[in-house]
Amino acid sequence: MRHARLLLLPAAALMLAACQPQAPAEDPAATPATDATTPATDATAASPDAAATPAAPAAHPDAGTMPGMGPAPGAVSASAQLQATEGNATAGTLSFAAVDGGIRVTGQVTGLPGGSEHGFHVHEKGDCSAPDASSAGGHFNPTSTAHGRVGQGEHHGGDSDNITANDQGVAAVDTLLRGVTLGDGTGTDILGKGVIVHADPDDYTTQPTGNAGGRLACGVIAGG
Ligand SMILES: [Cu+2]
Repeated sequence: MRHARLLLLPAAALMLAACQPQAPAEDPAATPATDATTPATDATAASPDAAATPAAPAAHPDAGTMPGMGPAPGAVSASAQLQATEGNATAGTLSFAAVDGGIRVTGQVTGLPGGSEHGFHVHEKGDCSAPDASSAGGHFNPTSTAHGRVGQGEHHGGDSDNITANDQGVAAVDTLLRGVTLGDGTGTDILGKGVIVHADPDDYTTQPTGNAGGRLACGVIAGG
């Protein structure tokens, strides 16, 4: 990448210099001075572009529209205790940690039907007070994107792959949230947000919910 940038700058300067229409009309004595100034200015102007273009994909494919996205600067660990909504028996404990490319969520969810698959998201409000956890609001979506699947184009910051229960109804969670941060106080910070385990699998397509059905359990992402 560094090599590409070094090559790009002289190439861009040469192209721009070659396109200067006024250069031949100027006094030959003044031309060297103009040429010396023009490439320097162009090189300076081109520098931010050259630096920004490779930087965005390098941070993350999904971070192209989010300059500066990457491992959270003020990274902390956090956890959430999932509690069953009314009429359900799903519970669990989750841990959150900033890793390269996003926030890793690990833990265990219990009380699920054996072998079942469930939508699993960070929701916009850390409020599990409603019996059906509707108080947690919709998916956390700080960049106002479409719902989708992590790593496959556009998706909400709170989107995650489904979790799958074993025959005993226990799901081992190890998933990655992308486009969010943890504990940095920015608009993408998931600290204080809700986490929901849904009754049905997320189809990664239906807007804006993934058609994941009701809410089996809810928790709040808290520091520590
Ligand atoms: Cu959800």
